[in-house]
Amino acid sequence: MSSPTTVPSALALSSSALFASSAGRIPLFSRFSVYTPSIRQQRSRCRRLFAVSALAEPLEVCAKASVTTPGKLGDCPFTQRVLLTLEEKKLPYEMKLVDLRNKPEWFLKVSPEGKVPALKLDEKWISDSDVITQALEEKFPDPSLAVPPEKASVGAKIFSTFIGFLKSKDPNDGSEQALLTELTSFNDYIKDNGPFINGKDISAADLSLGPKLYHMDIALGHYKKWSVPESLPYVKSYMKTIFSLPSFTKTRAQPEDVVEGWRPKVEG
Ligand SMILES: N[C@@H](CCC(=O)N[C@@H](CS)C(=O)NCC(=O)O)C(=O)O
Repeated sequence: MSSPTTVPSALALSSSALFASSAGRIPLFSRFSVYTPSIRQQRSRCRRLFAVSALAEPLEVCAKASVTTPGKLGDCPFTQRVLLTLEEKKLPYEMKLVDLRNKPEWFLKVSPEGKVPALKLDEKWISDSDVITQALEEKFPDPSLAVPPEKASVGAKIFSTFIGFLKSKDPNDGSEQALLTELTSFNDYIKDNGPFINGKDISAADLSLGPKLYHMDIALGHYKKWSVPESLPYVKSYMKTIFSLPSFTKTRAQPEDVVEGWRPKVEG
């Protein structure tokens, strides 16, 4: 049985370091006034510190390994969604990179369907990015990434229409138009409600959609020489904002892995 490749995150800090870094996020003094957190802010910070410091070890997460560069993270948008959630919640984690072309026995034991992402929470392995991100939100509610149910599905058809267009061999089958229709409605939504899906703050909905837009951008750029048209400036600026978040640059796949990952769909 092969042992997993583990990659500790830079966030796998001791709890004292976590106290220091969390406290450091809010300046204690501003130029003119002394900062006094409200009771609600203090309670929320205490709850978060208690939950995070109760983590004896970094959270273990199974992630797709790169097919182009040994020891690097691969190109799974669902894995990136979970890593983004861990990063935005400032939770320490350790990645176990899994070669999905040759799944080791230990991995099939923790993820019987053989899929990443999988995360160990309270001594139990859980799979599926929907289930994992919901469980993280419940256990570590601060900072909140919760999104109202009516906004959770904004942009949800972009990924499937992107795949339809990517696989299409007939330029007149309407698949490009189907994607443009979804992107246009997302453009209008962000124009009226942005800059993020839930308004001014990032939420779980952005962490789900961001990696999918990244795949769309790279795969359609490579295989179709296509990019989001200038007529959709809010989609373009949304992508730029998400792709440049520190949490995103730290957890994104290498473009060459994204290209290789989609090759079977394009050529198949
Ligand atoms: N619905 C799942 C989808 C997970 C999924 O499809 N993961 C892919 C990698 S991106 C996988 O593990 N595929 C198994 C394989 O390639 O054998 C989720 O949201 O986590």
